[in-house]
Amino acid sequence: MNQATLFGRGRAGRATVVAAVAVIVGGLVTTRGIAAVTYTVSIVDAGAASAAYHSAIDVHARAAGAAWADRFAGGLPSAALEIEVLITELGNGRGGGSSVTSSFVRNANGFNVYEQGAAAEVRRGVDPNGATPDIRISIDPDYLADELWFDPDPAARIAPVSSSRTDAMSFFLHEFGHAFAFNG
Ligand SMILES: [Ca+2]
Ligand SMILES: [Ca+2]
Repeated sequence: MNQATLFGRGRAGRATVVAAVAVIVGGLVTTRGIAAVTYTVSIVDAGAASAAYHSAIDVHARAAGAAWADRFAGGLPSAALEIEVLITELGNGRGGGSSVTSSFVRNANGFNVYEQGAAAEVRRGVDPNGATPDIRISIDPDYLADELWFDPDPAARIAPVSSSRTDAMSFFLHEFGHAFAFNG
């Protein structure tokens, strides 16, 4: 329910095309960090049109998730976060990320307080929406092919980023930030 947000340089005027068929690949799980957070990455890509990037997307999404898990407090319950990376034409020609749902925290002075669904699962160890993905990151196929630069080792991050491109690891770290904490 949270609105995806923009990242990096963009291109104006792209038409939005709704994908009729989706292919889901991936499903690898990685565990790292102080908090016991595991990630499952599914890539939804109509007709596998961007199949050449699936492996790099999977590696970068899990590396970014692990980097976030390193910043979570110790002693938290186990969380299993399902990440859906959706490759589709976007109106902004770029990408975005968000929690798929929100979770009720408490009522404070007559106002209901909610938190991001992914944050709720990390904090409480309870999945707020069952098997439905917790985090969705959307990427325009042209942004994927023409703008993002994929690091040969996104965990180490020592290779120089192409001066004409946007670092994909930075993109994923940024979008996870929206999913865990920062809307808008
Ligand atoms: Ca989950
Ligand atoms: Ca879920």
